[in-house]
Amino acid sequence: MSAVVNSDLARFSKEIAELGLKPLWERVMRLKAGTDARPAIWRWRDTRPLLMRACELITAKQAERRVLMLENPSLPGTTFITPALFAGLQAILPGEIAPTHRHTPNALRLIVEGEGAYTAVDGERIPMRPGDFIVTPGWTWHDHGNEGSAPVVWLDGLDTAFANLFGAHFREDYPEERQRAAPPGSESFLSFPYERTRANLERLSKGGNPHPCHGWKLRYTHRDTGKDPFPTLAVFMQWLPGGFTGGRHRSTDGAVYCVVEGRGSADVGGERFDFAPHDVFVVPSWEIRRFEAATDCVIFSYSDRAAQEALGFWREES
Ligand code: 1HN
Repeated sequence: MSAVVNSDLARFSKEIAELGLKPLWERVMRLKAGTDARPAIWRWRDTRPLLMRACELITAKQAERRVLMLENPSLPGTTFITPALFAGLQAILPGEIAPTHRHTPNALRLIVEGEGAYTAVDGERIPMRPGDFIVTPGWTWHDHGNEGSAPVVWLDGLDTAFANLFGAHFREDYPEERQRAAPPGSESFLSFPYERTRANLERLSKGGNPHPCHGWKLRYTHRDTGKDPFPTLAVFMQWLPGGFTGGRHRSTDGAVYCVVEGRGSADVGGERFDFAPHDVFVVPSWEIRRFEAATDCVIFSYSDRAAQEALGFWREES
């Protein structure tokens, strides 16, 4: 009896396949939390020399953006560090300009090394200093320049995967290399200088005990609206005191971390990553993560949590 049924079913599946139909009861796709992305780390001791070599091989103008993409080893060919997130390290030499363009994906910068560079966003010129977090909203014109005397490096985080997923990825070049400067206005909503962030972390640390998993952790918000700086990305800075041993935690947002100060280790899905300043590591969705801080650590991160919360998907477990 069951043999007859099964062969009937097999014949049925084959028959409907020609019409672009498939039985749901035969699907083989993933039906649990987590993604194909795997935990990984990119260490500054490796990435910095490679960025400097890229500086010798190609100009910012030729490259348009001199970016080394941090592609997840389990997502080859995608350019992405998680299925939802892009991460890259960008370098610009003194005197160089990365020409003006705009695109629908949102972008963030975390300045990693060097002084004297700026990014201009819709005419607003924003200075870049190490530890600063800068917002480039989707479809705003932006160019970068370095007027200092040393290379400047930053981490680029983008939500290009969302634009691609929705078929809404547009880009345009500005007719000139640089934008006309907007008249200097009031305080920027696009720049979160490190000095202020660090002062906020110190104030937070004096007000109470660190969270058992996250230490003292700030979530960047728009100064007027209180919302995340992007509709897709939530952005954080956390402080782990020297000697901190964090508890196990997981959440459904995939996250990219960049160490600003300090040394320690992150255990991600059973893999231990010793980290030092300017290292970048990825904690994919639903991987269990645990931090240890050898010294006081300040760690930047961004994730797709804003999008997940808006859609009602986000969950965590401690
Ligand atoms: C982009 O426009 C920048 O403006 C950096 O600096 C990285 C990665 C993918 C797509 C556009 C930039 C990017 C990017």
